[in-house]
Amino acid sequence: MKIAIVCYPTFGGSGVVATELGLELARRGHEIHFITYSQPVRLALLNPNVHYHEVIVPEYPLFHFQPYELALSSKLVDMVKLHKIEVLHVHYAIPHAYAGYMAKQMLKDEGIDLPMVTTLHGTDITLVGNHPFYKPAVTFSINKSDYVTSVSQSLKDDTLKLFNIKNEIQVIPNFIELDKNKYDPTVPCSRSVMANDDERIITHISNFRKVKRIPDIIKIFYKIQKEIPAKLMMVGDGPEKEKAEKMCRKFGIQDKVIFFGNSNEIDRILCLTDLFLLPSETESFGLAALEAMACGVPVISSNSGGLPEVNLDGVSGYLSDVGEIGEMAENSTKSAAAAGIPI
Ligand code: GMT
Repeated sequence: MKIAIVCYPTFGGSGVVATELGLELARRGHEIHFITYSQPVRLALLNPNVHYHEVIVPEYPLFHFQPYELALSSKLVDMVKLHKIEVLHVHYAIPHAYAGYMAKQMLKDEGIDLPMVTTLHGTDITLVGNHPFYKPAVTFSINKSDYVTSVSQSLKDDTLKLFNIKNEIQVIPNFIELDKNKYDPTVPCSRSVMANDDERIITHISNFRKVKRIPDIIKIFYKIQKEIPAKLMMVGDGPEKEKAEKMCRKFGIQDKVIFFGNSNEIDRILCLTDLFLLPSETESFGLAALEAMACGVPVISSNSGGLPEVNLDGVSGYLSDVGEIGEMAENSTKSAAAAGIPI
């Protein structure tokens, strides 16, 4: 089958899921066309079934805001006709479902019926999409999609609560391809590069937005390192990063916290990790937590949104109410003990 995938090409979870899904479909023999404004960060193009088409928005002095949706829908129309694409899968409702619907309508005018699947990922519903300025367009484009999926039951419930949805929503949880051994076993998982033998390595990976409660991570780690020797690896980049760096200096723990910026070597980072922290305000799923678990790393998380569907309390890690820094720090110490590491 010939499938077009529209997603954000950045380090965010929706782009990662879209890319992994496209790559797996390509491995199964489907022809996959990624259509977005730059090459998705996890996309390796060395596969004859994988194609990438860049959406270019020409600059014009009159435009205060570049009309990306317009350029995307035009590009979709062109690519669908050129490559005889049979299905369109858009990830993240804003503005992809809207642009996809416009492309569908333009193609319909030319006698082409293009079914569209919209996958809801989280902030497109809970934070951004729910804003009154976007809500009518988001509601409309979800209702006009041929199929709608959400990455957790919690996100489905939120969608039905916040929007007037007439369409069926199917829950298809995010996934990790366990068989695909991305980590090269010939490269040693050398913890000694990051920490002393007696130190636990605690990791957080995200796009450092407010919703991730980055200050909580620093406060939790501050408590952990008072109890046990530990290092904190902060992976990713975003608006809260500078504040976090300042907090580390203020708490006098700057030598124990390493800020990596964005990385494509998540599997190698997780291979060194003893514990993963995800105290988010809300999380429709928490793909980074699943990636940690896939590497055998316990997760200390909040219990908001879809996190309880992913992180099972007392099984894969521990959950606490949002902001319960003390309990999360205690559970972190407990987890390290349960993992059999002497403390
Ligand atoms: O919040 C992010 O980290 C990015 C965002 C995205 O859309 O790229 O993530 C959302 O989608 C991910 C993939 O489905 C989920 O794992 C995240 O939980 C979700 N983020 C939130 O709900 C805050």
